[in-house]
Amino acid sequence: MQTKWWKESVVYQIYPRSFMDSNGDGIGDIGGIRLKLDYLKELGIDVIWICPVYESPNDDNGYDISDYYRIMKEFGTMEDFELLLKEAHDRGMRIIMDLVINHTSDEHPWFVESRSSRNNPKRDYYIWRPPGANGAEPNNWESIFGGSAWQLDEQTGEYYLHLFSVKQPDLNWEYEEVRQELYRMVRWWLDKGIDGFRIDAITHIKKIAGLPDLPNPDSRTYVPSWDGHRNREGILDYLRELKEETFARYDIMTVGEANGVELEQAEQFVGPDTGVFDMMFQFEHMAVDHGPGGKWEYNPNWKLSDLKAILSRWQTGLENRGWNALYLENHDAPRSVSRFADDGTFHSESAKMLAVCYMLMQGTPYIYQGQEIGMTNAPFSDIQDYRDVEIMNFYREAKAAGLSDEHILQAVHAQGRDNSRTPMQWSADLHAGFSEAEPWMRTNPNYTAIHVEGQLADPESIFHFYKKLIALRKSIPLVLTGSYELLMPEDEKHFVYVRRGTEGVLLVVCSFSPEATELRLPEELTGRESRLLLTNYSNGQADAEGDCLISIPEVWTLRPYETGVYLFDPK
Ligand code: TEU
Ligand code: CA
Repeated sequence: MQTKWWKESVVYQIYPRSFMDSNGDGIGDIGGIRLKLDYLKELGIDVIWICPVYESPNDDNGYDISDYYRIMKEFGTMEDFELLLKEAHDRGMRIIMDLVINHTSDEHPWFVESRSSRNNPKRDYYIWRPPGANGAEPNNWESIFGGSAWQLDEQTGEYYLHLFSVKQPDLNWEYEEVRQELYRMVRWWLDKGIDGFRIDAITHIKKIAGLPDLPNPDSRTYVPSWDGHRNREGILDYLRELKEETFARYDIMTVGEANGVELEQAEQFVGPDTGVFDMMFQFEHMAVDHGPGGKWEYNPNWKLSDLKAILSRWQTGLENRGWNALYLENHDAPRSVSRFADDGTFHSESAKMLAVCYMLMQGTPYIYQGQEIGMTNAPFSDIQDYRDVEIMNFYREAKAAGLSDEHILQAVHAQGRDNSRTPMQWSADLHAGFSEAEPWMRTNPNYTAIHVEGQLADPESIFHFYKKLIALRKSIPLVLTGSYELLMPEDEKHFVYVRRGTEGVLLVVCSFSPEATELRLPEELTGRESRLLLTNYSNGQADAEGDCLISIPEVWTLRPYETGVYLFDPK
């Protein structure tokens, strides 16, 4: 059987607002993406995932959609989008869009109608409930962005449910008409010729029956509401219907944002025939450095063995049962080099090491804009420089709870979503070459040192390393098909795994240590000749072009953040 195209693809994620501004208003746009298609092609990208570009008042930068059939004015026109699609296709690249169907904007005409009266025909498009005792919220659920998940609407005296911001009312999936409207819209985009979707917050569409209060042992005002709406029983009925009515009719790829889905449910979610999506983004490794209280409680002492255990469990767990979506970054997460490695002394070495570490696993790799040049977390010391609605809500609540600015900023520096949303660093020119005008959000001041122009000119750059790595992925069938085995799971300094198959054994060595370390590999691999295919250190005899024969020593000294990819012929 022929391999599905999306298994052999490398995906690049674009957050349009911060990618490239083509008309000098400080806001990234579709014209900007068009300008950079050749750049993406050169990197070796096959599929571009574009975060929402639909009409939106931008309370959550496009994740609050007010018209699914229009392009956001700041981003351009439908004509611009169609040109982009054509120009990408002309270059042999595909485009997938973000599909946000758990909620709309409160400015969507459906919601405007829905809120207008209790008996409006669109009332049941959303989730309305009368106030509880003393006018309180209908239940104790907390919004994912903080505060109550309910908002009182004066006009009709009822509350509506919003799992995200107040301006993102949840759609009522129980209501057949809503589902049909959404499916119609999905088919409309697919008929336009786009190549698939990343499906936003999709595991939240099913809420538990009766919307009851959740247990509140700590007597909190509002309780984290995951148990009320994350991957709840019955959700698969909706997802199967969604697939049948839309995706299944086209040759596309789909990747669901699958917070809360366990490996045990792999068949139902991403099984080759039974699955509702081709791939899903699992969330477990994104919480590896969260404290017990969640993301704002950063744990600087997170353990490499935990990261290894999570990723490896998904590797072996999905083998022959599904397909992994491999990622270290996205627009909701901090920058990986700042988070998991070293954005200082060993910036270049460690960014390259991270790339090798996740991109040679089995699955389809996703690269988030700027990751390929090692962009780092934002160091802003003034809360005014942040834009994210989640950060703003957190700031307000934390202040009200008496926390100091210093304390709050520390959490934001470690985990805030704006870390990954600063303008793309194209050059050392004013505003990082992103725009001629003041950007909508401050650039990271390190743009003078970390930028695309410089890295394109430097063959040793992180960019060129990514490019080689992508080419290597495509030239070694083992990366696609080999079985996965983690070596030395308890080792807190090294992430080492092998991919085995009839073509031999691929050994992937990654040091997460800022110091030189000693590595002792299992006997099976030592003293045997292998070909070094890629490394982040040039050492005279070996270079990144490969074809250098190496015999792995019994006691192997690795340099800080050293990585290497070695191929053993079949015995
Ligand atoms: O995120 C959905 C989500 O479930 C959250 O876990 C997400 O991690 C959030 O950022 C909490 O910090 C998606 C989008 O990726 C996100 O950008 C949107 O804000 C959200 O949906 C609402 O559409
Ligand atoms: Ca613009």
